[in-house]
Amino acid sequence: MTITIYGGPQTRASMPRWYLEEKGIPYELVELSLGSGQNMQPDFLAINPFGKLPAMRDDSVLDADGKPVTLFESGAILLHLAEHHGGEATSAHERSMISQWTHFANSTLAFAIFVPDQKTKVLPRLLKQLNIKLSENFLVGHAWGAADCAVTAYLAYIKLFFPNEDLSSYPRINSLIEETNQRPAYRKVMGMS
Ligand SMILES: N[C@@H](CCC(=O)N[C@@H](CS)C(=O)NCC(=O)O)C(=O)O
Repeated sequence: MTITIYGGPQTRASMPRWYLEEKGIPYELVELSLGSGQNMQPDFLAINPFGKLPAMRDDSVLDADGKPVTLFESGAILLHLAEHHGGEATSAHERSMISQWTHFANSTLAFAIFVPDQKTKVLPRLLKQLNIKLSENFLVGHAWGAADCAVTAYLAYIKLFFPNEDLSSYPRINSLIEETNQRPAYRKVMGMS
């Protein structure tokens, strides 16, 4: 079984890589340089025609022609890993909840962080509720999983991209970011020494 992640430094490949590292799932990393346009070469465009990182190839899941599945979009890759390798999504309800939180992270939370207008108007509302929700432990089930990975990775982006952002009104989010920054798996994929 070989999972190959196509990524590069400072790309959202860190998200599925963090999941794989935390779960101890072996994978191969193919690093592509955005700067030199390796993401726009035919070999990679055959995997993601949009030329975006991350992408994944998993030869343990085959398509109708017997070829290994290839996927793009960090959220779709996370959902695939949770379903096929992470031992998650053990019930229909859990599967739906993991999907909900992964989509929330990659769309609603991501927009609220990175679109300036949304950052002022929407982000505080999301952080207020997340601060409560994240005090309960894991987002889905009884173990850290794809939902936690996606939501936490975006919350950590806040301090990464906006170091002066004051999160003192959200103590659980603040402590979660600090704990995450200390995790060896996270430090490895983020290239933190
Ligand atoms: N929504 C996508 C975003 C993918 C994306 O924008 N990736 C960036 C790196 S983080 C990229 O490949 N940029 C290169 C380009 O657009 O040419 C995901 O989560 O996978």
